[in-house]
Amino acid sequence: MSGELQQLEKDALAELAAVTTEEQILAVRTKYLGRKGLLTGLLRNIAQVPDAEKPLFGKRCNEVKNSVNCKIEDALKVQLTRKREDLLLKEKIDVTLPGRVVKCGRIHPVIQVRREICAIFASFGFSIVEGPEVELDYYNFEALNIPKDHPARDMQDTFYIEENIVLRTHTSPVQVRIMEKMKPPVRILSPGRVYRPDSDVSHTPMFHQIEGLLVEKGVSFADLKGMLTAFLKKVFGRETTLRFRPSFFPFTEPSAEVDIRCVMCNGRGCRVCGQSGWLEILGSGMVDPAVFQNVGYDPEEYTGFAFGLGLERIAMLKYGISDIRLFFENDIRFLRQF
Ligand code: 2NL
Repeated sequence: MSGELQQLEKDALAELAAVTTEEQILAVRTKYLGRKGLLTGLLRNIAQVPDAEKPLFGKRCNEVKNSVNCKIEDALKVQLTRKREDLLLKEKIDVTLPGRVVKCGRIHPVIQVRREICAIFASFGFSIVEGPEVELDYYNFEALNIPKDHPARDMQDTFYIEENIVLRTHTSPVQVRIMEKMKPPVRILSPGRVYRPDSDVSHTPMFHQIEGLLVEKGVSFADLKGMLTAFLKKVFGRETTLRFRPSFFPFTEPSAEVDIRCVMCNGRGCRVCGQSGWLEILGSGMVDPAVFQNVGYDPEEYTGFAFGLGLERIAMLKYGISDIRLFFENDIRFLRQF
């Protein structure tokens, strides 16, 4: 019996030394130490051992069991360590490699200019308002004192949806809608997309406009000049020279266009300013009493001024861009520069 025990221990250790995987190690354990294993089998035959040898045999059995068990635990530990090392090797990350560059969008130059102008007028106490791009003829033309036979109402100059519905040609209708709903004082700025059937280096069928409107008691042309001067010096710089030039719009009287000294040639005359030395920046004027009457304001009680400007034009002058269509090609190489 004790010879068999010795042989069993030798066999078990030899088998253990030959296996590598966790599964194989566990199989060895089952084979020798399991409930139906070889060592258990030997123990069951203890009856055949002479009484005098029984305690020693029992002790030897336990020793073999412990020794085999220890070797199995060791083998499992080695196996676990190897598995972890394999995993670490497989998941190795070189933290010194350069990272992947995350592509990041930019704010479109036209929208940058829009935000800048909105922020300036917000600081002057204006609220930013928006309205529909598909507009009734009444709000786009009639309420603004633009008569039925005015050339702006031509099929050539306006996109018609139906006889009385147009794509707005300016953002003034937004301001007319506000005046219908609110009593003065009013200080509003209406940025947005507008539409006119035009297309060349300086015109696109859709472009962006900002209009401003201020209505209060006792507002004068001097207030218009003061506020627009402050605004333009903030956009184009303290040293900007401007001039107010008489003009005409159906919805303002008197009307003035505002020019700045050409930013390209500083007034010497160049291609950008058409040799005049001046750049037209915005249109403005005192709100025509007829417009006030249309929205239910008493022109004897209130006066106001309004102005409008094209955002693409401002962005072109600010950034020295010569073709307006570049804004709408969405070429990332162009857009990345601003
Ligand atoms: C231009 C000229 C202008 C206005 C827009 C306006 C709006 C109301 C009443 C009166 Cl509700 N006027 N807007 C006034 C003068 C000029 O725009 O050249 N825009 C690009």
